[in-house]
Amino acid sequence: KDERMAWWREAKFGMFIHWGVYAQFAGVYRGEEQRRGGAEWIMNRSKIPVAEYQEMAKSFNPTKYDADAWVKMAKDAGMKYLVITAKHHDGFALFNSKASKWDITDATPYGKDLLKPLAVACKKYGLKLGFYYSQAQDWNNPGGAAARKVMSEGWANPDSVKVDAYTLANKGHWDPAQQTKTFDQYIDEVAVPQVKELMTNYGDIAVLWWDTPTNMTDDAAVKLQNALKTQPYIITNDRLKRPNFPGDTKTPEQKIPNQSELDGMDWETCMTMNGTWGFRTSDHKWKSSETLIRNLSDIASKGGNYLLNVGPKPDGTFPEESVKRLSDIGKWMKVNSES
Ligand code: JFZ
Repeated sequence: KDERMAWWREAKFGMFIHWGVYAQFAGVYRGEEQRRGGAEWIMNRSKIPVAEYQEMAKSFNPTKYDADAWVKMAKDAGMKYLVITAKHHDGFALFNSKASKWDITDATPYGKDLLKPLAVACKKYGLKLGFYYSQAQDWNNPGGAAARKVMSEGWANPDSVKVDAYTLANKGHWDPAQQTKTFDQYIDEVAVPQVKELMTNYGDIAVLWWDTPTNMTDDAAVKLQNALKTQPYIITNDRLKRPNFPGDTKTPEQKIPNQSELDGMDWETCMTMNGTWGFRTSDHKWKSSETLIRNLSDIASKGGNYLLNVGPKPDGTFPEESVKRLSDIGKWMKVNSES
């Protein structure tokens, strides 16, 4: 394990990227602001019907996407690795998948795999590439899990009482289309095959970042873990299924542990630059560059890694505020590495 973890322990700093069809909504559904949660949660929070959400993919066309420019920005900021949402809870695959038509190639006018050029750019600039994969929650591929969130908090829909009663009776689902298959079918027909695609089509994969083990069984966790075996050096986090699948790294979220909370386990704080993981037009709660630099040195001094998030816009570019912060951090890193 020490050999496998060596690069990660040196890395200190990485880029998290949350991107998908939710960027197209940007925190607004039918003209109304989403009330709670990150903008990547809009489908669940606002209980958007499957057909209507999938309709939005028809206008997801990131023609300004430039993977080389993204990775160069990460590199210049001093980042050593990158973790991108290959599939978030909305189930949308940013890659060409044979296991589901709910992917970039079949569901959007863009039609090209978004992860391929990213893998090429990471290789070019010497960054490690990792994938976030929402293994349990999937709100579009039938059988996927859905964490139960009440609608009355998410969107002022006049039917919210009725919808909340439905989700309560249906394990968090809000559309009958989500339950035409079982969770086990979803795991066998979508999740496991997609993880295998990710492990075979993009070269060396450094990290698999699991998330929110809603409804996960030990059986499903074993299948998913086995799907990683073609990448013997892969590092996994602690979110596959608790408590029997601890993984390699702990993932304190949006917070930096105190010295007294450290227990010798490898850890990585993931954090947003503003208040959302996915792009949201109305979110202006940007942390200052000074705060981000202070966080990085605090985390590095305690032996952890900082996974700092960018939520790209639907056109494929980074928000200007994120670009500015990455460049400020890069300048500071440069000054402090010249002796
Ligand atoms: C999850 C996702 O639901 C979210 O959209 C984002 O991708 C984030 C990185 O991960 O949210 C979580 C997961 C775990 C905790 C909190 C939010 N947690 O353990 O406190």
